[in-house]
Amino acid sequence: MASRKKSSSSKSPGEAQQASAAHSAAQSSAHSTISGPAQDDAPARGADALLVKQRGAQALAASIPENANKRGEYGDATAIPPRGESREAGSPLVTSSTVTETESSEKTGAGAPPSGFNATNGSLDRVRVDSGGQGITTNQGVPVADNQHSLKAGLRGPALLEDFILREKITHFDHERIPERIVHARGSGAHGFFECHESLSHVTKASLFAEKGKRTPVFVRFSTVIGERGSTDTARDPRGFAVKFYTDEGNWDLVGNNIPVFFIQDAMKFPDLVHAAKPEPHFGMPQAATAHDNFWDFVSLMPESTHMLMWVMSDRAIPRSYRMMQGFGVHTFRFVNEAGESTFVKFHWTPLAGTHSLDWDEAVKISGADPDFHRRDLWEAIESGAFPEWELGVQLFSEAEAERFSFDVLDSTKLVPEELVPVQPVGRLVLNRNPDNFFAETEQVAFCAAHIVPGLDFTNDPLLAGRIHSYVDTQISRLGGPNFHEIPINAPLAQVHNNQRDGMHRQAVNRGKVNYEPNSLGGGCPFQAGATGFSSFPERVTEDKVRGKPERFAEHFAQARLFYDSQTAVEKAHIERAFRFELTRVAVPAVRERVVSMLANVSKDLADHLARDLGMTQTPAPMTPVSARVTPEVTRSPALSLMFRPGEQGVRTRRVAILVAGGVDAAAARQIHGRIAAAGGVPRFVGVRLGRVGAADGGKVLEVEVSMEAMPCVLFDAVVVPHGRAATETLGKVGHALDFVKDQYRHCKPILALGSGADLVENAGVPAKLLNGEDDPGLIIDRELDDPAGALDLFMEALAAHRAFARETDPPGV
Ligand code: HDE
Repeated sequence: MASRKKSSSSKSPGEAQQASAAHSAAQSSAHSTISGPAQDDAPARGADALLVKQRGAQALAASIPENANKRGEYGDATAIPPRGESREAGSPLVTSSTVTETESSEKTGAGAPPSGFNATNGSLDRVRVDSGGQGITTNQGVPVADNQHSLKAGLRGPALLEDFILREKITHFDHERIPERIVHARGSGAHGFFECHESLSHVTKASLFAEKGKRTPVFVRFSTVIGERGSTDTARDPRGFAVKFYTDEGNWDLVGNNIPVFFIQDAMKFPDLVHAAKPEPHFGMPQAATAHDNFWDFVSLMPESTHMLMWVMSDRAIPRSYRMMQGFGVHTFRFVNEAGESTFVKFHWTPLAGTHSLDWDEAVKISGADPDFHRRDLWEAIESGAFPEWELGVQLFSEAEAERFSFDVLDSTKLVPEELVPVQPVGRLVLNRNPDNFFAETEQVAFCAAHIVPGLDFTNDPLLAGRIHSYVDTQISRLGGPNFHEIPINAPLAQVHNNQRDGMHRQAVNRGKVNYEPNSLGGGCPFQAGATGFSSFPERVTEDKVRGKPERFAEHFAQARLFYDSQTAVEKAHIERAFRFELTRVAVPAVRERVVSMLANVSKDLADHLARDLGMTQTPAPMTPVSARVTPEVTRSPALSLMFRPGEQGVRTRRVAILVAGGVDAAAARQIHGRIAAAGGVPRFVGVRLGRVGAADGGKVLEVEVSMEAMPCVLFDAVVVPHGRAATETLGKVGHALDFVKDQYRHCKPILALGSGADLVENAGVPAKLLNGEDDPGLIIDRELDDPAGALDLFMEALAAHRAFARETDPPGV
């Protein structure tokens, strides 16, 4: 009121008339036409402000007399979309929703936000919560006096319906869960950054590859595929490797796996594949396992899955750690440069820690001992500062080159051998920060194969096409509506401005009355970016509308053979055992036979061995291939072996158990502990029970850090049995200790025994030599204590080599 009085007194009579017209216009929502230039609008309020707003709107609309870009929407002109027309509004009032926005309060804030600013984007700091020094409140911010009791009529009386505090708390609790992901439900995530090695501007205009050293924040989620959210980490399964790059031109999600190929060629079959792989629907079993009839029935009727099956039955599907697996974009994508030229690209992540896996027997036992094995490993590595790192590599090739390959690069069951197109390193990924909150970040993160940025584009891979649709669609039910992009972990750092509005859980409070484009009343904003925005690569398409697959997709076995033939003998043996295990669990003999007949197209040996071990009277005849044999460009690719990438040859983050009991040579045990820790390993004194154990010769007592019961051997990469006669005797009577050593041996892990410690190893049934009489490189025994320091050196080497597969037999002798 006061302001209206003041302003009307400072106006000429004519202006005052206009102001009052504007006022009544605002009240009646009538559209009065007021002409003339916008006035100096400095802190205008009330009727003055209305006047400024209306004049400004008129001026803006008049400054865009027609849609000059309209012509560009037709014919050849569409090749280069124009930037949308926009005008400065002159005053924030002109584009405001309301002239009262300068009436400030603690809640509304004061005035207009900075021009063109969306506060729902940006760093997570704006939503991180710390309750230090704070009392409990309700969700409405009301302080809660008593968080122990419900409201009752008398101490022994009935609880009262009016207890809004109890009801709010319980109601929120009742709704704490959201639907789990239909696949990849179980996962673990971390923050980090991607750093570009060199500018890739010759092939892509993607801003994250623009210059050497440029860093882009990322959030990465690793996952298993088939198991439910609470299932075990060490199930045999492909692993998801999904990276969200928060680039300065929007979010790019590279939603890949740790295996470079996939089971099927067309998205149409994905629901069938997942139904077949998930627990059988009549009784909901087995959990997180493909070792059942339905899976093998389906895949053996889909011979294109053979290549992927070879990978999934290999040790790739039981990684030692998320930190020790490769990642792949799987599909062929496009890079597009400023000139609009496209290059095909395949993405590879290579871990600096090397590629290492578990032993199957070990993986099964870890499932019981620590179902969170991979989640814990990732968390602990990051928390301890051993930041996991990968190199991003790209395979680049032209469409013309791709045409000449014996396989189709649009077929996701095929890879491009590195011998054909080398992998060029282009950057590194470092995970250096654990999430604050598992649900808010790792669970709510929404990856989407359709999230790409300028400089990238899709190809016509028919599997990719289905994915482009699927991910947004699934988030709408999983995260409860179309605004999941506003959930802080999903919100881009890049500003978001468009005319999408409303929907469940909307966060942004969009200012202004314009929610359409083109417009003149919002000064044309937000306007289309034109040539600098994302535009699809103009691939020529002149085909009939059909359902089907190209002829080159019909060849199913050449790359399965390439993979199998490129494996070391150890890896081949593991693949065979995995098939044997899975097929033994298949109840229907005809399904087993069909699988073996399919594998007979990959390797006669493999099929013969499986037929023998599955009790078949003879090896089934090879399944009739759908296409003639092709002549592959490459028949051996060492890069496909896990052994090809040992990675850093150190003991960093490797877990070592030092078995102790009363009478142990504590000084030596401490020295070993110190040496391993100094090298970045994680040593633990493991005993029968927690507490102190007396040292031999009255030395300083040792504190047991963990018991064998709580942390059995499968949770360690290696074991040390120090000297100490009384200790060895005690441990020799404990089944857990004998199992500890025995399983370490069975799983081919390094063992160091010093002095009397050798007795424990012997009593566990561990042979002193390999079957062929040679020394076991992973078994280091210094019974006479001739050179314990030298023995420790050898042990550290064996630890760095991860496993001594030379001792492996099938079935295991120990
Ligand atoms: Fe996925 N996939 N997928 N997928 N996928 C999902 O999206 C889908 C495929 C992959 O950590 C879902 O948010 C279809 C290949 C990863 O959150 C869903 C097809 C590859 C993740 C979906 C495929 C992947 C998913 C389930 C065949 C490797 C977890 C929940 C056309 C390149 C991402 C969700 C995370 C998740 C659909 C095939 C990788 C349903 C339709 C091939 C790593 O949208």
